[in-house]
Amino acid sequence: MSKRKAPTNDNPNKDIIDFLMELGEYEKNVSRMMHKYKAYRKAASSIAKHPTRLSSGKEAQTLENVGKKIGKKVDEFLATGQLQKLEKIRKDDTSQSINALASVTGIGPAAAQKFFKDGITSIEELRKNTDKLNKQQKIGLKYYEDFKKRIPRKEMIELQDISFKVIHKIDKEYEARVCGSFRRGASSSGDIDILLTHPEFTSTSGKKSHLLKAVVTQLEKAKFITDTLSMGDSKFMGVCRIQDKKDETGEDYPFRRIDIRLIPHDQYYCALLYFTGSDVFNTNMRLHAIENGFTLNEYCIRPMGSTNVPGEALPVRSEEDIFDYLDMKYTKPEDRI
Ligand code: 8DG
Ligand code: CA
Ligand code: CA
Repeated sequence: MSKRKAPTNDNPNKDIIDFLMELGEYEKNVSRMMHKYKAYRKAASSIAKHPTRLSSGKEAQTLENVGKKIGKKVDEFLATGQLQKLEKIRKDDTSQSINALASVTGIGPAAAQKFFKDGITSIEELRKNTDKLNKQQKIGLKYYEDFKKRIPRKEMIELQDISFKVIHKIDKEYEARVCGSFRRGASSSGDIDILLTHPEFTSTSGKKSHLLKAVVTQLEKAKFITDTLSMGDSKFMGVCRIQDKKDETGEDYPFRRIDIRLIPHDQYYCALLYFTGSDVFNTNMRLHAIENGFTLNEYCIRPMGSTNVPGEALPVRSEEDIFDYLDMKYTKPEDRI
């Protein structure tokens, strides 16, 4: 799982978005209340779209996905510059420990709580107890400092160029695309998400795992991919780095998280839409689809029959087609916040 951050840089409500995201992390990692986590994320995302500084909780509540409770918190924050609830959480050692442990790639909320119960309460403690970590967690810990760093857009472009060159050298028929926050135009990204497709692989062709394997193998040979977190028929999760040069400050480049997904050619645009995100945008679009009698997922869009059974997948030749079916105005990737 990636560790999520609010999509903000110079947003007029950055401080409000930040405190909502911090409360969300607490609900996810410590209280294990996923619905509260999602509610905070949705509210934060909605506020992130608002172009001007909020002046009150009431004003916040006029926005989508912002209810009374969050409105109240916005009021408290605007009046006092802080939140009692958050101050308490920040002082609480248990919350701090669990949040820290859960910030390691490979350690989810459940594992974090388990480590905590076993007396491992910090990253340092983890480093002393590597025998208790699985393979993914060991990699997460090894690159802990690097994975916390955002990837500047300029480096994302370099990562893209290096990997695409290798991919197209294997076979010109591969189509590859960097999705996620990069495709949404973000000035920095948490990781690199590559969607890969090939005309040979369709939803009816059967598995074509060699298409993914060939790419990963060549990227390893090029010393681009350095570690594997997981490797399936259609999904690779791992680590990569720009190897043979130094960054602008003369340092080695950091190690970066990379995901590569092999998508059936006929399902490419639904996957492209899904993996471009944002995840809040996806959730809203899926809900819109349901309201309009469709089901939408990362594979296809299907009309719902009268008996609540989805029909055949509709033909999709572009992302625009999906918006058209749903009677939605096309939203450019940059605006999918
Ligand atoms: P970031 O890496 O810059 O932090 O942001 P991101 O690119 O938007 O997030 P990501 O975690 O790399 O996920 C890529 C896309 O996958 C995301 O934009 C939308 C889609 N996606 C969802 N739900 C989820 C989910 O629960 N986990 C992950 N990993 N991806 C999801 O819609
Ligand atoms: Ca990403
Ligand atoms: Ca990712």
